Amino acid sequence: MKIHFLLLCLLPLCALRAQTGPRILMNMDEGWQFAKGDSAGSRHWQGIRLPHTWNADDVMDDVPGYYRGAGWYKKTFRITPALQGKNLSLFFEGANQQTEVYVNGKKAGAHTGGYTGFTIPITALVNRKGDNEISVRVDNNYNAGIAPLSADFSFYGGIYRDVFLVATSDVHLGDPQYGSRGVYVTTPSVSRASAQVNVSSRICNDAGLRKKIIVTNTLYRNGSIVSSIKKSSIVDPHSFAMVAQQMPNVAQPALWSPEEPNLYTLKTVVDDGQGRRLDEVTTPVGFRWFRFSADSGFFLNGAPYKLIGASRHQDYKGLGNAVPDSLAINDLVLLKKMGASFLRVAHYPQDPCVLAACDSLGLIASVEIPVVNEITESDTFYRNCETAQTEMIRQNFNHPSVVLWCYMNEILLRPHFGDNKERQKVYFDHINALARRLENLTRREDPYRYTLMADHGNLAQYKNTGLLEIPMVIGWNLYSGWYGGNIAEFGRFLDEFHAAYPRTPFLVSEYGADADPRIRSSQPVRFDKSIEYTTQFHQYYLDEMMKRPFVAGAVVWNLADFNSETRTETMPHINNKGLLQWDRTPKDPYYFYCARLAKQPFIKILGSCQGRYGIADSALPVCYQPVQIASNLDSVTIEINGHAYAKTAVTGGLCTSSLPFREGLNTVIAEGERNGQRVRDSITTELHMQARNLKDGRFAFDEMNVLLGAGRSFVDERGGWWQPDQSYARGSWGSVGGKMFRLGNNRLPYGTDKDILGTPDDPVYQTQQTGIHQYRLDVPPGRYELTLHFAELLGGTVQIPPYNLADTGRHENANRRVFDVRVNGRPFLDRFNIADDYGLSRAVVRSTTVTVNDEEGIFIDFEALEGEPVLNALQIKKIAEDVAK
Ligand code: GCB
Ligand code: CA
Repeated sequence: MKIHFLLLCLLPLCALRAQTGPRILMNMDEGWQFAKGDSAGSRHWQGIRLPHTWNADDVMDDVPGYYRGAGWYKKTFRITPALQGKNLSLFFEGANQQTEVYVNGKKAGAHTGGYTGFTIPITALVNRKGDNEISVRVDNNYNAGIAPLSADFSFYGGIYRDVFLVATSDVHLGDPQYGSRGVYVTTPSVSRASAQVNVSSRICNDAGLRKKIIVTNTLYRNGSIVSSIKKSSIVDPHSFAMVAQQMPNVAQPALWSPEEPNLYTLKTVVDDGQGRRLDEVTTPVGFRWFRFSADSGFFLNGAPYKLIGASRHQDYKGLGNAVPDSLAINDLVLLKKMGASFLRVAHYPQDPCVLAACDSLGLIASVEIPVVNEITESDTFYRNCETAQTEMIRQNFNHPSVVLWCYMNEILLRPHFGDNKERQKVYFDHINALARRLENLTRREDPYRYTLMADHGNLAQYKNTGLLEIPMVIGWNLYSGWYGGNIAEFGRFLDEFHAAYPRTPFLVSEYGADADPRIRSSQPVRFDKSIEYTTQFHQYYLDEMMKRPFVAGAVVWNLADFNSETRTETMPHINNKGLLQWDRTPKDPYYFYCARLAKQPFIKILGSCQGRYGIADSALPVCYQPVQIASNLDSVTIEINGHAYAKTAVTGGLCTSSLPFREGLNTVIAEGERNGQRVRDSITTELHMQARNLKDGRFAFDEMNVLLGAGRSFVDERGGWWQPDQSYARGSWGSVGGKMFRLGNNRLPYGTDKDILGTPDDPVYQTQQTGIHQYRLDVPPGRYELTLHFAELLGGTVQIPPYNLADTGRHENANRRVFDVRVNGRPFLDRFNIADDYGLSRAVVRSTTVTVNDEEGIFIDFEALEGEPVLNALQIKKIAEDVAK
């Protein structure tokens, strides 16, 4: 309730519709034409509105890569009477990644870098009467001079944030070179008793005459004046002046914190000394003090404060990075509702509305430029990094939410010159030198915040390159128990680093595991992509960090699933480490955090988004299934279909109970209380029951979907449920002979993570029984539709996932296999050769009908002619009861 109210208050602030007064801001999102490509002759213009990207679809298709090139935008506009005589500029909140702006055919300006805002002055180029045409060329080509060079996210091209026309007098506030409004507020000393406020205003004079001006800064709290100060100054023609003012101290300031995000408003007014108002800008001000300690973590307003939260990427299902402000703000509302106090704005500065929402919702933040994985050893690259860092700092300087400026992420992940150690040393020295340049720049620009570098878990490498000595705070991105290694290595790493660097504050800037919302497992294992593994992973990691006061913060990677075009795995092109799905539907781990972080009693039955499927107990017409509950109570009472069970103790935010489900609808209720306050959650879920003996008369057999070579279950596009295979036993079903397909490495427990072409249901094809002899289903008499699913999982060039360090690309030999398949003795597939007939990693579906009129059920024989026969998945569906003889 409270949060929604806040959201309503926030929106008008961010939308920044046309304003009146000395400064006019006009939203320019409507009425654009867009054309992909560069050649003027063949352009196909289409009407669009901003925000816009040209990659929303092609990052998801089966074709590797996405369009990285030029796109053109154009729009006409007129100078309205209100804009006459004004100084005009365009403000782009962001366009990826190189932009050139033309007005009436003449170049007005350009910008490099896809994640910061920029100002393009256009006064000299506009016609005061008649139409003006703005045309914008945006280019998202790979460019060795611009970060990021590589990263685990997609570099969507386009004008993907809002654009404004800004009209001011020729004397105005601003820092146009860095896209900032030119007002910089610092609060060098804050306590409960008093707060110091310094304001430094940059006044531009675009006129040909020297101007005398007066700058008045007034601080407001809830509409009333707290203090005010004036200062006069002179600004030379075509120049600027910095006006520094120390405001009277604020007594007993209402402090800013995530729990109470109290904000003040500063109004900066520039006038000409004769009562003519030239410009006016308002800035949010929040009073807080903070520090990072190597022993005791982060402190806010004098008290220890563990930073707990998540990182956020800016893309959204179906929209790419062209996301309206309302959706971006909703992400932070969801993070806040989860009980988080921290947002890592990763891996690049995001829409201005994001940090504005952190200020007003109460989220502490870090923000960074996209220097990820590697650098280019060139002055152009270094300069572009410095410009981006300066833009980021100056554009976001006044947000009380920001406590950390960060400038590199996992910069040693892709070390160049692996085969020449001497040359590599030079490369590392260049990284070190760039880090120092960015560190010094940041401390110069903002002496009141901390600096951060986020490193991957290779301590020795960062130590040897001297990078651990540079930033004020180290961030560790740690994934033991996910990409490799053992989950217990996580706690050991925290202790080892603290012991080795007892004076360096640090936080865990990333940790997480993929959870494909379609995948469940009752025996979760690392990298099976099941929700269950990931929920348990988060519980372990969070506990380890909570136990150690020297860990300043725990930052989940990531708040929501996001696009990374080069990724394959169970959901190709998506990184599934989100606590929320790509469309922001919560997954179980999200509720786990709600339970752990909520101050009020909390209870939630997990897994409720899935329909259930079960195999009946041999004796009873029920099937026992684990039900997991997230709660912060000591114990909960669980009831199913009216039968209550004994209280279950909750440990570390979770408990699991095995409950007897019956065929059809089941109602599960979980409840409990704390200090007289009762909370309750209930779900109604439909269970489809199947007897282990297919002729068991208690349940009519109608259909079944089976994944071979898998230890997980899966829900497909149409909501169909697929269960893991079993070995055949008389009366039942299952495979005979063969073994689970496994790759030679230890990363995957089974199956492959190649992108399977021609299907949205990749997990149906990514696992396989190799060397299968027979499949049997002891179904009762009837007519059935039988569908076999195949894919050749070996062979071709193996795409290297962005995170896979061990492997640098290789050719894999195809396994030549040719086999016959017979169904109940009748030929079905003859000299079947998946690779030759259909290609590699492609979904192949073959169906037939089978009539069963005896006790033999269905038996499918696989006969090898060359290599080993395989089967990836099987579906059986009854289509008629009686069997015509
Ligand atoms: C990391 C990177 C991040 C990736 C993440 C992952 O360490 O910083 O960009 O997305 O790991 O999921 O592998
Ligand atoms: Ca915006």
